[in-house]
Amino acid sequence: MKVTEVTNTERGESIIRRCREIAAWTDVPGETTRTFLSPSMRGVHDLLRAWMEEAEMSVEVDAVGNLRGLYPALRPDAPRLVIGSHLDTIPNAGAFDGVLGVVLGIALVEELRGRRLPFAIEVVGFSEEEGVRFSKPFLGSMAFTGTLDAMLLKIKDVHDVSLGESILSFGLDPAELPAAKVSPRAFAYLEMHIEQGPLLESVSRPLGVVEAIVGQSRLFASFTGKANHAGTTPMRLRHDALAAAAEWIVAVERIASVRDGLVATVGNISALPGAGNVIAGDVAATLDLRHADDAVRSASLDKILLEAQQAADRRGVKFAWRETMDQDAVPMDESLTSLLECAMLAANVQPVRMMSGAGHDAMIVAAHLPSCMLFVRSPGGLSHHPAESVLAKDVAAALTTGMEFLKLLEARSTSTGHEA
Ligand code: HGY
Ligand code: MN
Ligand code: MN
Repeated sequence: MKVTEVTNTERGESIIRRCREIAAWTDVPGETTRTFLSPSMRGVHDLLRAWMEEAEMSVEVDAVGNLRGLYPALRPDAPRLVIGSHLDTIPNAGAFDGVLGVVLGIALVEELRGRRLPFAIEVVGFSEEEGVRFSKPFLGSMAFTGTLDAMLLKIKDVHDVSLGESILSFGLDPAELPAAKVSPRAFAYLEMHIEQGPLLESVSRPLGVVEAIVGQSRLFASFTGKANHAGTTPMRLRHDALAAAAEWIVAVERIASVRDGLVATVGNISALPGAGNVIAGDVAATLDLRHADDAVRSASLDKILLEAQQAADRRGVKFAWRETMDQDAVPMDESLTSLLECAMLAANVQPVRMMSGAGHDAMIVAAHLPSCMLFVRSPGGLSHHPAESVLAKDVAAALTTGMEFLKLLEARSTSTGHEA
């Protein structure tokens, strides 16, 4: 095997080791669960800060808990490339969703070995992308783009702690949120992320470039019927909230299954009072609906809501819902995406263009900065699962592609003499 290949794969393995070291920081022993500004996030910040400072980066934590490492350019007022992803996880997560993009950003800076570029590099570890703690995703990237509405500081988690209080108890100051906004000298955003799906494996490719991130609708649904005795209440007299929800969930699956590219998921359901011998009176459920075409997503949502209402009406049950996200599909910047493809070719990787079914911080950042995404193959297409993995050779390919991307940006800034 060529020396560079061994070195590259070893480099890939060292990046994987770092991701697994970060995965050990968890709120729940025995699994990887790290929610917004939880105590385990401090350990992650300390690890990343050490690696960043060793790579000659200055490090700070902003008012929403984003970790921000800055590698200076040749000139103090130089433009700035932002490389980022998220540090929070879903419950019982794998080791690579989000974290890989931050560790790869630091690895790129390490590869420069102190050489300064015509642009600075800011590596950002966003504090909240999954939306687990406050049922509100993208809090980190929203603060980073200056779009975190102060009203959101009042939203509460399941322990009745507000977002503002959680920031204060982490030792940060919500009043400083405006200072979290990205520098006006930022000119581009790169997010490297695991694909979290089966496509790259199905075409035997290590990397892909994202053309667009699909749109998402997320909501809470509630079915309110009448709790009653399971043994004495005849079927015709019931107002069974769980039966209404069950019929609706099957309808959700049916509607999504017949439309290309549409995915719909009821990922969480709770039924009260929750005893086996009591007809459920109150059910709360979540809906996650996604499609690349916003009109299709909107029409499908209308159908799904109508099904819920009809399932409820048939049982004398009340149906209500509360939207928590209505995010349009977000195209990536075409010129950066083409540059990323050239970088892949320079790294001897055949580019694959694809959609992202998963949401990413890039969908928030892209409204403020030209953005691009590089996907790394997910073996088994598995993610949002503890067995989520990556291959060392694919991580090495992403690092090499990232280095080629920096070279192309450097050449572009030198030839045009202005922002990279
Ligand atoms: O849910 C998503 O699409 C992302 O993984 N947070
Ligand atoms: Mn995720
Ligand atoms: Mn992610």
